[in-house]
Amino acid sequence: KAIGVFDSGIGGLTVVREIMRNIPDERIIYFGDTARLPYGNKSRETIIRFSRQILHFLQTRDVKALVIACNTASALALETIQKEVDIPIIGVVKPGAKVACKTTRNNRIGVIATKATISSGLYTDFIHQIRPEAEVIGKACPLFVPLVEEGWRKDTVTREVAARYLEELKDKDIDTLILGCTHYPLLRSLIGDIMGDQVTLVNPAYETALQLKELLQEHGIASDTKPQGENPYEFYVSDAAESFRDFANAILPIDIDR
Ligand code: DGN
Repeated sequence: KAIGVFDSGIGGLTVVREIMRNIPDERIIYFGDTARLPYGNKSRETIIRFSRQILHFLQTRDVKALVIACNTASALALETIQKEVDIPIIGVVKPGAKVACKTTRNNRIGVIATKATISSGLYTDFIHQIRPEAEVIGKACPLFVPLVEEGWRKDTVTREVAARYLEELKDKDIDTLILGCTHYPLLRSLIGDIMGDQVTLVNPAYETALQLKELLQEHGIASDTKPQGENPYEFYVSDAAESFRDFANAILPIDIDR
């Protein structure tokens, strides 16, 4: 059986990439909701409805666990849909928050994400469960997603936009910054340059892959051999398969040719 992974579109491939690297024995079935993205500005009800539909689709493919790779859907839908199924579900928000709490020394943590994730307050809630004394400073950076999707990861325009968004956080004396949206790890070096060496960047995609590994072991459903035979990775999208494939081939360690 495979791990089901879903996202609002292509960004969740940053989570797939970490699962491939860190748990290579697992099969993956990915669903990217490219017809209905972005999720970042939609209501909770809508995001729960979309997430439920995708979960039902992935269940027809007989998945043994589900990863909600989208920060927005993790923040708004995970709790509700977890109650409706009996497979383990993991999102990206909790693992990111957990590691940020371990990383910070001065208890000042920044979070950058979509508007929906920031206003859900969920990163702050999880951080406060572990470190009630922490100060969490959130900042929505909605232009990052379209810039990454345009392929402008290293462009001067993106650098300027990032400098403008992050200016405010630079004055807040944070020592840890959570990259709380699927696309942001792809801007890691640019964000790191702007924030400087004294700020540690947390990539929830990486932390999620590590916690998924533990979760599979705890439930006794981890695979212990490399998947044999046909392609162990399957990808589905609700629209625009061509551009999805180009993006996937640019960031994944494998090529998708169909
Ligand atoms: N995948 C979304 C997230 O991580 O919040 C970003 C893309 C979007 O739907 N706006």
